[in-house]
Amino acid sequence: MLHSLLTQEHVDAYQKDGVVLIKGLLKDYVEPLRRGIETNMAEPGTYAAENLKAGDTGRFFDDYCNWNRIAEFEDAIRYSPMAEVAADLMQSNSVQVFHDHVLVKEPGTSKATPWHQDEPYYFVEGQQNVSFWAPLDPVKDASLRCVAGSHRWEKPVLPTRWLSEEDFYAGEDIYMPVPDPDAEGMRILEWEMEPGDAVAFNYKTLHGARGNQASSRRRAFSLRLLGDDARYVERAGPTSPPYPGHGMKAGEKLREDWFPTIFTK
Ligand SMILES: O=C(O)CCC(=O)C(=O)O
Repeated sequence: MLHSLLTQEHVDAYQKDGVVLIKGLLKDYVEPLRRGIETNMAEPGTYAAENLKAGDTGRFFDDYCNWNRIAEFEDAIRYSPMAEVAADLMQSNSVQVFHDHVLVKEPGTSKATPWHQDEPYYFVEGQQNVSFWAPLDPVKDASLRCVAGSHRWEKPVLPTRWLSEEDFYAGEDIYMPVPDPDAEGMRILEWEMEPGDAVAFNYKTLHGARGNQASSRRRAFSLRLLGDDARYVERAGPTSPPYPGHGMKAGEKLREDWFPTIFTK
């Protein structure tokens, strides 16, 4: 039996396109998550970043790996339907936490989120994974944009640094250059969303977002989850998130004390 928020169409679309909209996934967690984001912005963590260059307007803040210290994030991770819905979408018996991510674009933010896949930045690989991207404000133009089917591309897309636009792993040729999905006529899926709706997308799905030209904030909470087949993998350089001192070796499941299993079928 699928979770009541899902139909078989959601699961099929997730498997086929690598992205699907789940209405109301976090509808009961909007206010708490907004409070969590305020705490996060007032007390940024080690990885917090301001993503604007000189001449850009607005503010684009992001931070990750804070769920251990921000109770509202941990509550949503442990008690919202995300874990159970993730198991269904990934077709996995278990669901492990990888990390949380907060992305805030204040009104009038010119900077777009560059097109990228998440997996090339990560030290984990597998087919069974899902990220939920949930806006905590209504979004239209500043919504997440995902290229349908890109999770099945053979070559990964070159990871770059968002601010400097430099290659993340300089000199590596296993990657394809970052495409321009609008110019290349790719099928881009994006939705107008209400607070608490969520886009579910695969770590390999190419995605990005426009700046926020609206007069309202665009706060988003995102959660990265892993399924049965997720394994630690070595990369050619530093990963994002880095998790210094993790001590894991290639082929291992991620350590449970840092990446707990939050749901089992
Ligand atoms: O919120 C955004 O602008 C982009 C989100 C994103 O890239 C992600 O959640 O991986």
